[in-house]
Amino acid sequence: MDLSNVPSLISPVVSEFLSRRHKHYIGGEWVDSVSGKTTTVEDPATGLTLATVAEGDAADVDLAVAAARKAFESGPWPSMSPIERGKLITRLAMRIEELADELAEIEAIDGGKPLAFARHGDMSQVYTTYHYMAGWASKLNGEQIQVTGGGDVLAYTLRQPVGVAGLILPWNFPQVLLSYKLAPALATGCTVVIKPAEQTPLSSIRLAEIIEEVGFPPGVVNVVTGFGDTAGAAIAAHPDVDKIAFTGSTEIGKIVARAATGTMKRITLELGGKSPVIVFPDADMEKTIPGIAGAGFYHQGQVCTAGTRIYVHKSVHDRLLEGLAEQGAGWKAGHPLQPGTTLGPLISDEQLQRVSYYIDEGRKSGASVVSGGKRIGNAGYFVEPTILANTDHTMSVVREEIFGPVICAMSFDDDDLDQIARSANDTPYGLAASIWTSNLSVAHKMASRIKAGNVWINSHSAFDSALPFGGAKQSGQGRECGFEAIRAYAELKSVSAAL
Ligand code: TXE
Repeated sequence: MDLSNVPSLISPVVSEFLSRRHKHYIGGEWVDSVSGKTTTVEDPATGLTLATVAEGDAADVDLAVAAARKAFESGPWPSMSPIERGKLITRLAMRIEELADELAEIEAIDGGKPLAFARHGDMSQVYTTYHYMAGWASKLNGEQIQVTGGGDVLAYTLRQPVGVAGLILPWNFPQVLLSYKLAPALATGCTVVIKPAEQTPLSSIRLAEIIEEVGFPPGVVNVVTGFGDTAGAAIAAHPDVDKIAFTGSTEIGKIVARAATGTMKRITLELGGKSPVIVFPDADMEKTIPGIAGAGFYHQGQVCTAGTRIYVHKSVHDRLLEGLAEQGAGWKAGHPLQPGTTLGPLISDEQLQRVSYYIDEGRKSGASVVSGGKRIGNAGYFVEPTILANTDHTMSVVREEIFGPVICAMSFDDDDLDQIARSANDTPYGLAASIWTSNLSVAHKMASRIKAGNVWINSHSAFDSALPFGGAKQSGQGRECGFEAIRAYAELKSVSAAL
């Protein structure tokens, strides 16, 4: 892999952005950390330093929460009409749409996602989510309730913003997962403190500049960059934060939930997964093979909903695996900015070690490597799309989230849907699943048997701003997107008037 032309691929506008010393955005001002500390961000495709950002901790979080509280309680934001709030969110959506190429480039270089995916997958989802949520700002209705006691009573509910929300983000879809949180928070009238992942803070910093430019009042949106066990932990435990929205690992999600419960914060958690992919003999293989390759290899498998456990009917097992191996070999490794790249690097050396460890574990426990299985090159953190066959539920590669381009295949040979569902559900996770068949009756019967927050039929990882998204079991709590997201940022108040 030749990475020598990479510097010339960075646009002048992004080059200039990277060269700045990035600060926190608190109360409408750009400020250094109270401690004066900074940290660096690397390009995972080269391992080279990309930018320097402020390293925040509890002291910076205190300032950001105070600014968010002030903006929530007084000033223009709480007195703004719902239509005005919606218009501001629409203006943000439109500006993101105009700047989508630049934002996608930042996302690609910071997070290792091929540029075309960052532009057409991530960014279009991002501005669509702000556009969609802008409409909800003026539709936060309660309802009139008929009480059971009789008498002259007028009872109704009000849906009001929950207050200051702490948004803690992962590195795999920084802007998409921010939009899933920030857009409904703004639509309901909350104010926020954002803590991007330490690996990928750059697009959140650029977004804060856009938020300032389109005219959100100071303190409505605050961004503190820094690490999880300092800045993130301070947000999760802060007594003046009313709600936490977190996406990340199940392990840290549990820590965050425990800290947040200390002051009974509202919580939504979107956590890890080990999603099953079920292939019936009548599946249209022309669509199924590329669909499953995408489910497993897109963004190097660093997707919470990645389809990593394949249950395929014996009659189509070999054909599917041959097809997947062919697809995997066709994914072109390269720098995310190099034209034609479809396989970027893993996010970090730590993630490379983790994925390599699991591939070794798979081999040692008896899985056969159908294709892939090795690191690519020495620069950056690239791994081949990998298919493991002859796997079973005793193996860690089948049980645990790997978060790399590794698919485990298993076969079944009967039509007992309950038995297939039992295997698919034999996991502590419950984020997503996909079912591939031309028999709609089988598809819907399976969909109801799968214990997961999201089930796709003849596709995988199909997201939509209007469709609730979230996990069952240890994959999370609550839902993002759709009206469910609005509910998550609003408090329901019952009012009962004796007339
Ligand atoms: O996630 P973390 P990591 C999974 C995936 C991956 C593994 C580790 O399996 O290999 O997690 O990734 C912040 N209090 N997913 O270590 O640590 C942290 O700074 C408050 C799945 O990067 O969970 C970051 O902003 N916050 C996932 C965010 O939490 C804390 C996406 C996520 O980091 C904190 C990412 C603390 N004590 C990883 N410690 C998905 N569901 O898509 C860390 N953080």
